[in-house]
Amino acid sequence: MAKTALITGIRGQDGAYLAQLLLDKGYNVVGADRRSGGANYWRLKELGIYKDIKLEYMDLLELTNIIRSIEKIKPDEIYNLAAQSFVPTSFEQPMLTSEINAIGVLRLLEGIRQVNPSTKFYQASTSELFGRAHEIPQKETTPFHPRSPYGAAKLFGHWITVNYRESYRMFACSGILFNHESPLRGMEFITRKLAYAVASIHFGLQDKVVVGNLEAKRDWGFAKEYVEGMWKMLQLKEPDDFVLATGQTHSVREFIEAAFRVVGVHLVWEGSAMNTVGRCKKTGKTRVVVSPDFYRPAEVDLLLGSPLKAKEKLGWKPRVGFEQLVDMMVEADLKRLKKEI
Ligand code: NAP
Ligand code: F7E
Repeated sequence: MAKTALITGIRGQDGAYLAQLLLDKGYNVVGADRRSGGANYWRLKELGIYKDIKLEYMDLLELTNIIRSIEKIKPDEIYNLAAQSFVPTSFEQPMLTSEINAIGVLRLLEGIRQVNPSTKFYQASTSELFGRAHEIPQKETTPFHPRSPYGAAKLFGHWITVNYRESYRMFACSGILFNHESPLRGMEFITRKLAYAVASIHFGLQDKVVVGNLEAKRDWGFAKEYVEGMWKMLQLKEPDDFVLATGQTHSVREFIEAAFRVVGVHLVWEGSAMNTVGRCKKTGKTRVVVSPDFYRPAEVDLLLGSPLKAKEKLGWKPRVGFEQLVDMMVEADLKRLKKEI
């Protein structure tokens, strides 16, 4: 009999790719969808799977609806991908972020414990747990030191998942995923912001892009590959926690340079820190401006993950490299904009 998976955060980047993967594997996929006026299913539509998914209203802020949903859907596996996932917003709305990213996880675990404790559970943990990183590369045993309300709330989500596994023998796994991107990434994140800006500049729709800290380094992978790792965790004999990462790190500056190269623009930099600008080498036009508006109260300077355990125990490894990822994202936005203009 086909398995049933319940995915929270179905309208997000990872929710869409995971739904596609599970449908391909023959699962019945139910998406937990929070009620919102302007609900937008563009990712599911772009992947051509919108009609194949059942949607169920379920908000992580409300325990009773979680219990009712689990009773009704009877999922074999629950993937908790829902979150307030944008780090800067977590500084503005730290309590709401914690209600969703911390207590929301507990509500789900309690719902599972009350309705059917044999339901398998995946928690979307994050490299933001490492924050001011205590070692390089970061692995499952690296101490945590979150640098934002987002990271601190996710830290609770991570440990409460471990705690329910140890206390109630629940099959609960936590995936500590480093940044993963794609053409389906939200516009507020730096990679998609840049891909879209480069495409817009290319078509003459905007002059320049305004960004924050150029020196922050991230381990950027391709989201579609990362959801395979989530699924693999829930197929193990024993539940465990895993880092998913590429093992490579690049600065925001390097991402910007690579994104402009896709449209044949080579940048030269002038100034330093918040006074930096990036100009087109050929035309001298200013294409990148740094503004303090995009700096954070506390920054995560360097993330670089070790996917060794995932490679050995899950047989998971990333295939898409940095340049290929940047290329894929810029090309996708060039294609989208070309259709619109
Ligand atoms: P995303 O695109 O921001 O999607 C998050 C989804 O959560 C959105 O669809 C959002 O719904 C939903 N959501 C927010 N609050 C909710 C609530 N109270 N109840 C129910 N749903 C709610 O995030 P993503 O990039 O796919 O990431 C998936 C998960 O992995 C998140 O938990 C994120 O924190 C974590 N993570 C992401 C990365 C990464 O690099 N992408 C790395 C590590 C961990 P709306 O559509 O209504 O806003
Ligand atoms: O920032 C710097 C910024 O917002 C990356 C989420 O999926 O991954 C994501 O969190 C870096 C930071 O992602 C701009 O200061 C410079 O150092 O793309 P981001 P993030 O904060 O790393 C983790 C793993 C998650 O779990 C999160 O859910 O880029 N940066 N200039 C900028 N960032 C943004 N957004 N915009 C700028 O203009």
